[in-house]
Formats: sequence, C-alpha cells, structure tokens
Amino acid sequence: MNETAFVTSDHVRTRFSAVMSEMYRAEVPQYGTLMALVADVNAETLAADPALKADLERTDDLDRIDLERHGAIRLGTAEELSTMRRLFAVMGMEPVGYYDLSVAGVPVHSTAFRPVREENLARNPFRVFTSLLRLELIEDEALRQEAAAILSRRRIFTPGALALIERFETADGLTDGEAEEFVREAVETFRWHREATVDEGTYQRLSKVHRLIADVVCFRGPHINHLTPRTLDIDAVQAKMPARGIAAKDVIEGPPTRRCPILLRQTSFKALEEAILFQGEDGPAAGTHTARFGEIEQRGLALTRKGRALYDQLLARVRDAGGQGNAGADYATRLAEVFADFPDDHETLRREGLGYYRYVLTERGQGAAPAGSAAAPMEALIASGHVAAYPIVYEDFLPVSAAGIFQSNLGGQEQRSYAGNASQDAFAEALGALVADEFEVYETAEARSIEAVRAGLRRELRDDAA
Ligand code: OOG
Ligand code: NI
Repeated sequence: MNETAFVTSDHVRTRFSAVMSEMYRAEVPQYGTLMALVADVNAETLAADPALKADLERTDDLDRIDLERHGAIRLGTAEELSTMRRLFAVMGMEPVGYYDLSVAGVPVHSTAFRPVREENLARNPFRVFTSLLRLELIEDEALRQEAAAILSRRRIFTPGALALIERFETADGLTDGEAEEFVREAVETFRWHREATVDEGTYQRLSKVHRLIADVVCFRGPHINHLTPRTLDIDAVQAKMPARGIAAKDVIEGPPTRRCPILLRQTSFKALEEAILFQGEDGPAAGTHTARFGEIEQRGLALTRKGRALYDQLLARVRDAGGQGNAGADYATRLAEVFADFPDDHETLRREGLGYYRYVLTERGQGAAPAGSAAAPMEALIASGHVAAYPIVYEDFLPVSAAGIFQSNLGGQEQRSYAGNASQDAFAEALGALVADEFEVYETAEARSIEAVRAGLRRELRDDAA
C-alpha cells in the first residue's frame, strides 16, 4: 500500500468543516447573517489595529480568520458516543476535557473533540463540543425506559460512514476519493430532520422533564445545533447584532473585556423556533421545536491550573453577589470590577505562572548565544532579548459559560440543578477512551517550545565554537 496516497486528517477536517458550514448556512439563514457581521467587524478591527494584524500574520492564516472554530452536538447513547469518537478520529480530533453540566441543571456531560497539537490547530482548529444525555437523571422510571427504547431504535451513522471509519482504522488513512466520500457520508449524521420520530404527546412529556431531553430523543440524529466563527471584537459584534435583526443573548459569557484576553468569551443569538412534524395516527402533525442557534467566540491566553483557579474564584464572586448569577443590567460592570484582581499584562501573567506561553528564539537568540545560555532560566533569556514569549491560545471550553449558552437556547426556565454530579468514569466508559487533561495538553505545548529554544541555543553555541 502506498502511504503517500493518503490525505492528512487536517485535510479531511478542513473539508468537513467547510461542508458543515455550507449546510448550516443553508439550513439556518440567520447564521449566514451572523457570519457576514463577523467578517465585517473582523475587517474593521484589523484595519484599525495594525499591530494585531501583524500578530495574526505571524500566528494565523489571515484568510481564514472568519471561519468556524467549533460546533456542538448532543448524543443519546454510549454507542453513539463511542462511534462518534471513531468518526472524529478520522479527522484528527481527539476528546479533550470533561464537562459536567448537571450542576447547572443541564442533564448532560460533555467533551470537546479537537486537534491537539499546535501545528494541527494552526492548519484548522475546528472542534465539536459533544454532549451525552444522562438518562439516569430522569426520575420517572417509565419515561426513562421509554426514552432509552426510542434511542435504541435509531441509527445515526450511515452505512457508508461506518465502512469508511473501518477502512481508516485498518488502512491507517484514507485516499482523497475516500475522504471526499467520508465527508459526504459523515455530514448526513449532523443534518436537520424536521420530522420527529415520535408523536406530539411523547415529545411533550419528555420536553416537560427537560427540553434538552426532547431535543436529543425525538429526532433521527444529532443535528448540529450551532456553529461558531471567531471574532476579533466580540463586544462590537454583540452590540451590532440587533441592527441586523439578530436577537442576541443578554450577556457575553466568560471573562470581561481586557487588554490581555484570557480563556474564552462567547455569545450567541437565541435559538429559532422551527416548524417540525410529529408522527400522528392520521399522518404528520405540525409543531415547533427550538434548538438551533448561532454563536461567536473570542479566545485568549490559556490559563495554568493556578490561573484557572483564580478565574473560577473571581467568576463565582461576581455570580454569587446578590445571588443574581449573570442576570441584571449591571453584570458587565460587576464582572469588570471583580476581575480588576486578575493581572492584565503578559509580563505579570507569565511571571506569576497564571498562563501558558510559547517560547521562541528571537533573531538575537538565533545569532550569537552567550555561553551558559542553553541552561539559563527563560526569564533571564527574555530579559536579555534572546527569547520572546507569546501567549498560547485557549482551545477548550468553560462549563459555566457552556451552561449559560445551553440555558439561553432552551427557552425554558430550567434552573434546577441535578443531584447527579460529575461522573467522568461513566463518561469514559461510554466513550471507550479516556479524555485528555486540557492542562497537560498546554503544558506539553509549552514544554516543547522550551525544549526547542534550548536545542536552538545549544546549536548556536556549537556553531560559534566551530
Ligand atoms: C453546547 C453548548 C456549549 C459552548 O460553546 O460552550 C457550547 C450545546 O448547546 O449543545 O457549545
Ligand atoms: Ni458553542
């Protein structure tokens, strides 16, 4: 077998995300409006900020700046989740992180399938936030069994997709033709179907327990429920949504606006009420369902465990104040006030070990390296101008923010929290694999960059001696 005949997983992922984007814009026209707004704001931001533009030229492909960074799906069974893991593996996407959303009243737990290494993220960062319904959190035994029975009857993957997953696993790659066919088959799983698989009564009974349960159980497959392009100025997009006829979520989730962005900020437009058809004894019966929306994100520095602990602590302080959560017209002000305690310059963030950085040799460092420099502390090498540090971008999700996104799109007032709680072992068992620890992923990226710097310095020294 000629290995070079295989395309890379980056290539398959890029093709897949492009086809998904096209499909979603056709299915949810308002999403196309949001994409256009994001492109306009990104162009304005770049025009006004040459330094940012230069920065992005160094690290990103500017042409692809407006493209989707993530999407989300919700699955019903362990088998669906483990097959989904194999499907995403074809595209170089691995499960990273475990998110327990039951504490926020959403009966799911989740992971993100994403490229892990920086070079793959740079080629195409597309991720899918993937949730698994936790039927065990439904208290009504009969209803729980009914939901499980309905789910056990559906087949969300096409035979063609399953065959190509197996082909990939045995051959360790796909040819260009196979990859094209794989993408065509794979997107079928994420397509919207307006015909529910149940009658209206069943839908209503499930919906009453939690609207999310109806969304997962009552349809043929896990329709993609949103896609999310990257914006360079989330505050501007949020402010401009109404003028384009888009009903924006009330607040931006995540940290406040800062000089040095950290983690992830996101907002969305509210899910649309869409016409569906229930099964009926005398033919289909008309109804509506609310599930699909559009979202935008802006990412910043990945925080270390220490930085993340500070973030969680400050966020809890804002949300617990007055017990209002993120409601209230003054939320943005309260958020900014409390986050004044989070250092906002990279020098401090780095020195205090709050964030992860990528270290690279400067031009000077590539020139004459002083003796002993290969072993010198990074801070000394930065001070002497031999090394520069760039923030590593956060590529994961935030459970409190995700819960806020779920909630604003379920329409209902579900605010209860489930007695159930984190169940990472059960999730891993359903997945058929362990999820990677996000902190370890960033630690490895940082460590690799340090190793490259040291190797570079050793080489300079050798060259000098020669
Ligand atoms: C997923 C919500 C979480 C995010 O960006 O935090 C999410 C969902 O609604 O299924 O996508
Ligand atoms: Ni999202």
